[in-house]
Amino acid sequence: MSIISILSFVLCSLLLFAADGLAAPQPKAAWVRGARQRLSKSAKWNSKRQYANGSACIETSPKDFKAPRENVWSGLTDGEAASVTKWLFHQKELNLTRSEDAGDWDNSVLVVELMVPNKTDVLPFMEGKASAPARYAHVVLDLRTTEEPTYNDILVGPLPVANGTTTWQPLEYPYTRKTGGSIRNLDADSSATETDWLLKIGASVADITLDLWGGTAMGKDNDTLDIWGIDPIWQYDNKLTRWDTFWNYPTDEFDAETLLPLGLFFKSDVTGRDPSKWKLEGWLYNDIFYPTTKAFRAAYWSPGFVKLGANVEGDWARTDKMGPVLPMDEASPPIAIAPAGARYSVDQEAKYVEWMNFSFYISFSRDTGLRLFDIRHNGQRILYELGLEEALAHYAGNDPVQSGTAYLDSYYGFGPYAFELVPGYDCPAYATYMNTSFYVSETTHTHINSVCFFEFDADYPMQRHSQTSYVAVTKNVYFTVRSVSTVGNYDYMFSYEFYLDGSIRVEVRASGYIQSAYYKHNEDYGYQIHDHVSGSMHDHVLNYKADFDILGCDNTMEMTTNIPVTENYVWSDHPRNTMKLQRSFVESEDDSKILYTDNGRTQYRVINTDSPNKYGEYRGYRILPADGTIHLTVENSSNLVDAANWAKYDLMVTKQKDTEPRSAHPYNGQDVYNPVINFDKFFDGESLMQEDLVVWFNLGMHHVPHTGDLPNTVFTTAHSGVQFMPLNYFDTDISHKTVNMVRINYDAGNVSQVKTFGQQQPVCSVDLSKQEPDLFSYTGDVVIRKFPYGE
Ligand SMILES: *[C@@H]1O[C@H](CO)[C@@H](O)[C@H](O)[C@H]1NC(C)=O
Ligand SMILES: *[C@@H]1O[C@H](CO)[C@@H](O)[C@H](O)[C@H]1NC(C)=O
Ligand SMILES: *[C@@H]1O[C@H](CO)[C@@H](O)[C@H](O)[C@H]1NC(C)=O
Ligand SMILES: *[C@@H]1O[C@H](CO)[C@@H](O)[C@H](O)[C@H]1NC(C)=O
Ligand SMILES: *[C@@H]1O[C@H](CO)[C@@H](O)[C@H](O)[C@H]1NC(C)=O
Ligand SMILES: *[C@@H]1O[C@H](CO)[C@@H](O)[C@H](O)[C@H]1NC(C)=O
Ligand SMILES: *[C@@H]1O[C@H](CO)[C@@H](O)[C@H](O)[C@H]1NC(C)=O
Ligand SMILES: *[C@@H]1O[C@H](CO)[C@@H](O)[C@H](O)[C@H]1NC(C)=O
Ligand SMILES: *[C@@H]1O[C@H](CO)[C@@H](O)[C@H](O)[C@H]1NC(C)=O
Ligand SMILES: [Cu+2]
Repeated sequence: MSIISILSFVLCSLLLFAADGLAAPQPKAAWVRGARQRLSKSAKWNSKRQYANGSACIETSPKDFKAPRENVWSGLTDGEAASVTKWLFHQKELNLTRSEDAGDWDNSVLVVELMVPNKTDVLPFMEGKASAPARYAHVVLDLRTTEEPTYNDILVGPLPVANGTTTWQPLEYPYTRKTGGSIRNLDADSSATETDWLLKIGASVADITLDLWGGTAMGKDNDTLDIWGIDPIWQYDNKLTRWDTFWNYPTDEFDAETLLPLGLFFKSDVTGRDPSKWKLEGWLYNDIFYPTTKAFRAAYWSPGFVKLGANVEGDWARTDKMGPVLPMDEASPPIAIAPAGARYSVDQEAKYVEWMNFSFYISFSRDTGLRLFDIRHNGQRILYELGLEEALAHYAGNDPVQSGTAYLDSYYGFGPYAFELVPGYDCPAYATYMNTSFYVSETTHTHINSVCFFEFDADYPMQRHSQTSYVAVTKNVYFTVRSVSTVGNYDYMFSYEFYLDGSIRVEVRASGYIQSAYYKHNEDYGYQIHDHVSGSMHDHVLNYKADFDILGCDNTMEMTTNIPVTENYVWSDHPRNTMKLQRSFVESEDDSKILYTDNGRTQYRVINTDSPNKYGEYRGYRILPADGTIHLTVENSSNLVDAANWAKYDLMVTKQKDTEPRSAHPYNGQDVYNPVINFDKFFDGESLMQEDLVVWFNLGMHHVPHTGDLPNTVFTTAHSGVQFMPLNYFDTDISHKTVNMVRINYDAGNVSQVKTFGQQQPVCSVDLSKQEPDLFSYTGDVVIRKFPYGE
């Protein structure tokens, strides 16, 4: 057990005797100004430090405290989910089969979760003018007993379940497509697709796969190959078409399959539910198309057939530490500690958090994971809702599988894949953790410690200024809420950060295994990054919803653009080439699909024109793209058609409507020509002047994987973020409220005064053994992964 002691008297003596050794900064003499004299003579120094008293630093979680209101977004209780599920099984007309007994031709329940209440009903509750809105469950049924299987969104309630009052009804109001909450299900036969189709085709070419790669994909225990392909499947010409390809299985536990494509592709017509009627429509190898297996086999066994190499797992695909030890790397790196314990409060039951006069409620859903509601500062709401809507990964390639891939990841869901965070790695060891729960097969699964909260001292100060007589510096301590969802090969890290200046940052980072391509003929679609691997180019576009409420619900989007001008002034003999500001409003939904201006010249700001500040300027929050935001490169995507129209722009503004709560539906990929939610339909010309606005913005990256993405993409370079910054919202920079700042007054190298504003210096000891979490207690989880289908 190692003990580190933070001894205040060391700091103290350092300050008292600073004259002997403290090197003061030496700014340029030209900066000396009159104000320096006045400041240095100020009598209002607070040089008395306050110290915590005790030997051991606080290691407890935040103190018990209660949310001001019930969290109406926090999800169903276990009891509610259980009672709804039980009730559903009593509804004879639904003809449900228990998930564990259900096959491809049975009805089952996929999701039971809270139906997020209408904002219209929540606002009066928050204002204390009404009771909490009635609770309903959102249920997704998988109806597969017919030739035309569907997914069905239904609403069950009101809760609690009671005979007589509880009913179910088709859910339609949140969708642009009015088909009674019913959407065709293209996955109903996923197990048949695997066993009766893909593996049979694999078996039909076993002679070739054995010769090429020494393995088979035919449903045998000793198979070393896997088969999977495009997503979503092609839906044109009144048929369903898929392209699949072969992948090598990794030879050990590392999840490297997506790095091991083998370059042989086949096309199938899988229209209808009867695999015996499906048709193989051809093979593609080395950019040569063979219309039948017979033609492919004949060519393969002919003299002169060109055989390409295989991708095989090796250390290059494994994430363990490799190679010689870096200089001094075995010594402990710096670690962060929180000697005063949590300086924030968490109501675990209500899922409510307060930090430095920010507050918000947490919600968590199957489709999109972590979401924040009612984000306030000083009790004043800034955002009603903030969260992910959808994440797209759109690939391209000369081969049909990369070309045909455009993952819409809410289909898989971010909730079920938000695993336990690793303390000391994903979040600091001292972070506070929260559990998340979701419905699977008539049970509630809990991922413990899958959301974390922590404060962190940034590696740069919030503010500083130095002069020949003083230096003033403010620490940049911020607060983070984080979760990580591993959707198939990729790990998305979602962070919401709160800063003392009143700004809020939304950040997403990506790590994990890339989905690679077979290198041959893909030179225009990626870099060759290993023997036979292309880092398949793709765009990540992540859509977020930000429902701003700036000083009330009536808001306007203002644009302030720096424009170059040639201007005449009364004081100038010649026209002057210069620049000025051009201000305008986004007046209606006709002009509210926004592409960021070149050179970042425009400030986009949500304001309230009814509440100007004392100078007549509108108070508001600016949406500041901070960290490489993008929109989709592909125009009118053949894969997506109308399923992800939100990906076309950077920023989109609509009037808030209870009927438009989400920009995407997890099953939009099931019917790309007529998706459940076609985001374009939100835009119907309505006025956006002093209305309740919703801003839909995209984060993302153009990802062209390179050798540095092997074995895994790194969070350091794969990231995107936006900041919401108060702009004329407060009368000054509010971060100077913090005591965690210092002003050092000095004269020619002699420090006369140090002002620390009542900071508490820790005098406690930190037990480092407690800082090293017990990683053997990690619970993790095993769920069905995105790859391979139907494993
Ligand atoms: C804590 O404070 C009390 C009085 O304020 C003092 O008597 C005691 O010595 C202090 N303990 C330590 C460990 O500093
Ligand atoms: C109920 O579902 C079963 C399969 O689980 C099916 O065989 C049967 O036809 C269905 N009944 C009705 C009335 O649809
Ligand atoms: C509702 O009625 C059914 C059938 O009579 C019964 O099995 C069930 O337990 C009842 N549920 C509740 C919540 O009372
Ligand atoms: C798998 O096992 C079968 C016998 O069950 C054998 O015939 C076949 O060659 C094996 N395949 C491979 C790839 O080793
Ligand atoms: C914190 O917020 C409350 C209102 O909720 C306000 O009265 C108080 O002045 C704020 N504190 C600071 C330090 O700004
Ligand atoms: C998280 O779940 C675990 C396991 O059910 C439970 O022991 C723990 O108390 C939960 N944590 C919180 C903060 O509710
Ligand atoms: C999108 O592409 C399809 C197929 O190429 C074409 O029919 C359609 O007109 C295009 N739509 C737009 C808006 O360009
Ligand atoms: C939410 O609002 C929509 C549109 O007004 C309405 O159709 C729907 O019934 C409301 N939902 C609930 C649960 O009250
Ligand atoms: C700084 O302090 C030293 C030591 O007390 C003293 O000799 C020197 O004169 C001081 N310099 C000034 C500019 O006050
Ligand atoms: Cu990527």
